[in-house]
Amino acid sequence: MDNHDQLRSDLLSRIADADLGRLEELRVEALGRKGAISEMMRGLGALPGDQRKDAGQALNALKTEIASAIDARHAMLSSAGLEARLATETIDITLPSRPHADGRIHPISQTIDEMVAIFCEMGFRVAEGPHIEDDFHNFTALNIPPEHPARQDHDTFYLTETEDGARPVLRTHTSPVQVRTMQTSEPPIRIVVPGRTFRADHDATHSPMFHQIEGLVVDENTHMGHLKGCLTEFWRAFFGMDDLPVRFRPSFFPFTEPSAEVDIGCSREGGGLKIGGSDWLEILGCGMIHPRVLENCGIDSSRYQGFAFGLGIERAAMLKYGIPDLRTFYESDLRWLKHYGFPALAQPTIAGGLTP
Ligand code: 2U9
Repeated sequence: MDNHDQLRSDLLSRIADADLGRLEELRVEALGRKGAISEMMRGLGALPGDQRKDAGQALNALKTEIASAIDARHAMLSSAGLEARLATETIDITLPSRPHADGRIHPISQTIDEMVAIFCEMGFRVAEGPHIEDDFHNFTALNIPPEHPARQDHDTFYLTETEDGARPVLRTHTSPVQVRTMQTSEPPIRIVVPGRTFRADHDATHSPMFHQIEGLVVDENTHMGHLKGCLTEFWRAFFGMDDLPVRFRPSFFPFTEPSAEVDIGCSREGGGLKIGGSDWLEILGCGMIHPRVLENCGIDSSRYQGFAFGLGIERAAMLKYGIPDLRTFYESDLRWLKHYGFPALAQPTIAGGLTP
């Protein structure tokens, strides 16, 4: 056996026995600048010209073979290490939490979960989308063209202009998600879109970031009766009152025609506010999707109609759970969360009556 073969078999057998630490030492020892193979490379200059080329090729092949053997052993040891770790780190997720779960679900998350549970039971699915939007999806597609007064109403947060002159915005409602859904899918469409929205408005009853849930139905033969039935049932399920009065008043939004605002029955006796009663409380906006909005989103308005609605999550949560101050939602006060939050493991379902 010559030097070359001797070195090869020696390295391969040491690689086969090496652990991860030893493997790195071997890599340096064999392939490093001062390693055995580099050393032999340097010796090539002393060989006669006709032998130098063959010996050089053989050394290069050896170098490649040793590098591959080290890589293969490294991969094998890493995956074996991972397997061993996974085997010792398994957890039984069916075990009860011990001694009890301390964390609380934030009332915003709870309210979204409850609303989604009701709408999903009706056949809606949940859609989501980006917080940073372009002008088309946030405004133009929704029949709010440049210079439309509704743009001022939205108190938009504009971001820095991009190179092509576009001005991205923080979405002022979740409606761009409905636009994107219509652009990319075929009716029938039944979606609800919960999520964060942003408006430059900050006082006792407005926060620059707040949550909305909006809904959209597009199908053949969808009419105002479907809208009324869907939203009446929704509020009755949400507040757990089968006889909750719900009324629809004509209104105006650029994206719906006709449009309506929805009031639910309430009582203001004794200075407080109680859900249910003969007084009225405005709670939601809705309407039949404007044909121009359908067309802007690539939907044939001569074949399809639909309805849409939008409501503020914080407001609904305050009413249902008696939370008096909007600002407390975002203060991350653990005492507040302990009081108004929900048990981490309670799943909101309609069968469970939603409230744990
Ligand atoms: C598309 C078409 C129509 C969504 C709608 C409202 C009416 C509405 C407000 C309620 C309280 C927002 O949080 S709030 O300030 N929303 O009154 N939203 S109809 O209409 C759409 C949406 C998307 C493509």
